[in-house]
Amino acid sequence: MARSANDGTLITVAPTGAELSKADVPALPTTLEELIATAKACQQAGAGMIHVHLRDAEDKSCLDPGKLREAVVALKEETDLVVQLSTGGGISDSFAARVAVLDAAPDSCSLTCGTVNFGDEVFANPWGLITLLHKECQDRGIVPEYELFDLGHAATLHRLLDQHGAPPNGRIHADLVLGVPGGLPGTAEAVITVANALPAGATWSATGVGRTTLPVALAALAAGGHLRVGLEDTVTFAKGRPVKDNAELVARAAALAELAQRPALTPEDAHAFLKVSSSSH
Ligand code: KMH
Ligand code: ZN
Repeated sequence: MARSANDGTLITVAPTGAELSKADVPALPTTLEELIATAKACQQAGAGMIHVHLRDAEDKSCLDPGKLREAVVALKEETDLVVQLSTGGGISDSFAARVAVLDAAPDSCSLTCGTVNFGDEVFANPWGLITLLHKECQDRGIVPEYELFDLGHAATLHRLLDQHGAPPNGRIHADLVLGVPGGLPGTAEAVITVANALPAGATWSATGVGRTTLPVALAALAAGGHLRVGLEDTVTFAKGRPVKDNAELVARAAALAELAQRPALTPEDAHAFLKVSSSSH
């Protein structure tokens, strides 16, 4: 029987990101083959959705439209996961390239609701870019996941929906990205504060960067939220012990969800939860 979001947990895996280098983190999947193998292992471990960043031959963020399309098609052929492409890309990716990500026709895309200091850099997300991505999602039927790094981003999400209407199918799903140097800290208090500031009816996941991954996950489960985990956000499994691979982070999240009596949603349930039409294969 299909499990609803009330009694299950959507687990999203963010396996690669744009910032870490393969040299520093050999377990990062940076080729299409590695991405597919990771996606399969993570589905097996309990993931329902994958948040994808591609890399080029130099290990840099890659927003090449052809390669993104190829990855979406391959992921949908080889797995049942909801496929979400990042429109955040890397810090230096252009706004035009970030919007063009949608040409690859993913099920979902990340859509960050404001600018944030990002370590020594600035992750720029001006209002014009936010509204353009939102309107493109509406036109193309792509389900956005609103990424919130700070409390003001929740206010911007309200403004966005008030001024430009609901996303496709009326599904408002946010992801709280906590613990980035420059954004909100990865604490239970921050999880609850942002969750309480969301628009009525919104669902949400949370991820805690670095050592905040566990407190954020536990707080999110306790508060009825969903989980995002992966090497994009966390490279240390426990003190002094690097993450072996993405699947072990998903397996740990699934075990926590099970313990909370909200087991991992299957990919099929994840599609229904996000109101994404089922995979084409
Ligand atoms: N790489 C970060 C600058 C997203 O995927 O939408 C942005 C990021 C957010 O990872
Ligand atoms: Zn990302």
